[in-house]
Amino acid sequence: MLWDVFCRVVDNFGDIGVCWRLSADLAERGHAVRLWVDDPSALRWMAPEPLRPANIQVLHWDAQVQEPGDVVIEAFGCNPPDAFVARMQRPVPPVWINLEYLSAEPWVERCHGLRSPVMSGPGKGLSKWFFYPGFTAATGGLLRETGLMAARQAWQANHRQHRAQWAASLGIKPPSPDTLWLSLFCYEPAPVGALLDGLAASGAAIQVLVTPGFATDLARQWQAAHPPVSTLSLHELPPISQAEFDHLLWACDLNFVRGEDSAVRALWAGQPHVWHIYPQDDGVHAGKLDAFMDRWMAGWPDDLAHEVRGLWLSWNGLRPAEAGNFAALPSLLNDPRWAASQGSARQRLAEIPDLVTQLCGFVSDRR
Ligand code: TRH
Repeated sequence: MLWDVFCRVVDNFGDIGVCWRLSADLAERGHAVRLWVDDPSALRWMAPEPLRPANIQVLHWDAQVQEPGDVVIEAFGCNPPDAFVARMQRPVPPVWINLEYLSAEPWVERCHGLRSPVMSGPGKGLSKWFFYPGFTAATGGLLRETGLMAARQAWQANHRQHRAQWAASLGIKPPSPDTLWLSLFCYEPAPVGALLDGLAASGAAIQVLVTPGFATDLARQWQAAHPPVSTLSLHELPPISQAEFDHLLWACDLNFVRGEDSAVRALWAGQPHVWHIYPQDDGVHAGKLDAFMDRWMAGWPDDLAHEVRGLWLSWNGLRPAEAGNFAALPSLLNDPRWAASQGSARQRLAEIPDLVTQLCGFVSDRR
């Protein structure tokens, strides 16, 4: 089928990150995709041209309107251009789907799959379907492209060699074998100073792979205010492709991720992780964070869940973040139960049909 995916870049990289991953997954399965985006600039590093599937066309939002395809995906309620919607008015209109943001909250299950009649504007009389990603079988599931888990297992089978090769490809010289590898991808308010103070105080051999933007800015601020610490090394990464970003998450012993797409990739990576949820002024993100922790840490040993929840709350500014919280990280990571619990939680998720498989079924039922 031909899919028209509409993406408006609000801020950060998640909108385009999710829409690209969706488009690439559809294309890998043989569908044709037109990705309409108002600001495609991030794709230059996120999905370098030579790596892009041939059957994805990236079009500027205002490009010449074409005959709508079989399916229209309106990502995150971005309202496709009126001229395009007007063209959807035809005897057999495309299936129009609003792909929503990811949340672990219970209400998602009640809203997933509902139809909404369009009451006004160029789409008047058409139907829009609400498709919610999620963490249960009663939702649309999570993006998980075919072959991901097999590729992850292949890497894991030879973890140390693969991560050394990957790091070398980025010019990172391999640290001593006992070094803990951490990745850092966060928003502005993250307590990176407290984290680095804690890691320095722990005395453990640690290297932190710092992503561009807020993480790099905050790490540089800390470095400017602190003398070098022999056991703690920080490496600034360039922007890397989504495929390489996965390898970052697979290589590290602990991943600090944020938003939506990198958060899901950390779940599939299966390494212990800390999630910086997209902060919202009215504080609703706190409920979203709790809802996810409830699901993800269900069944974990109580003391471990308590420790990791405390870490997540500190990281999200929902609990005071002292260096002490983070000084305990190396010993917490040495507890094999965290990685084991992460693995069983991932297995539960991997049993839910992936988002694109569900989306294709959903569309077929409505065509
Ligand atoms: O960048 P984000 O904070 O995006 C946010 C969230 O999606 C949030 O839910 C949404 O409301 C807001 O955008 C508008 O975090 P996220 O979702 O992880 O998206 C980052 C994308 O960038 C993800 O696809 C991973 C990718 N990435 C790379 O490919 N290479 C990199 O070097 C880095 C740092 C990220």
